[in-house]
Amino acid sequence: MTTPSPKKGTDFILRLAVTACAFIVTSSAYAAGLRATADIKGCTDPKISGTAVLTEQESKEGIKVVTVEMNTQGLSDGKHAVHIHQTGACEPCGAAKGHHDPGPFGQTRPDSAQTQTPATDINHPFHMGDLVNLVVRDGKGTMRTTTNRITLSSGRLTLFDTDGSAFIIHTKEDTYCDQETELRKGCAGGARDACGIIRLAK
Ligand SMILES: [Cu+2]
Repeated sequence: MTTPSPKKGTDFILRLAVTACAFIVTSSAYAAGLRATADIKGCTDPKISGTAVLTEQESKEGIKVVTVEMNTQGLSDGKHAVHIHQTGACEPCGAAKGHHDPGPFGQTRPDSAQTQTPATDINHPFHMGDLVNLVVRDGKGTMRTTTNRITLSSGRLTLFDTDGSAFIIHTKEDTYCDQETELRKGCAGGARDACGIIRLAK
């Protein structure tokens, strides 16, 4: 039977400390990811308000993913479409323009202009800024989703291009209209209830 020498014991403690430090460094590297926020305000109804927090993290493979968390008050109960629109402007809400979609297709229109089926001029729900519905119960809305279609850091999918980006919350739910027969006007949520300019957190 052998008992560990004092030196071996010290080595072990040292190794434990190094491992713990490595863990803390890895964790804080993730925690130090870029953040952005948005103040949500009603387009016409001042009782609508809310906040959104966006956090970018990088996987071990270098894929950037952004988690979006949104909380609102004052919207009608039910589901409301939420998208990131292409311009960081909310006055009026139409100033946020179409859906954030810096890809090669150039069709940011949120829904079909015509009743023509199948519609031929839209990418919805496959714009880079197309998110998931916000669910409102008793006036309180919540939404949380993670996407690799956008970045907060610079690059082709960044939200912080020269004119920025904004959230739009719509009056109705996004039916996602991903079948050609569902591509019709209003399938992406219709009118605009609320807007929030996305700003990089310092
Ligand atoms: Cu929209």
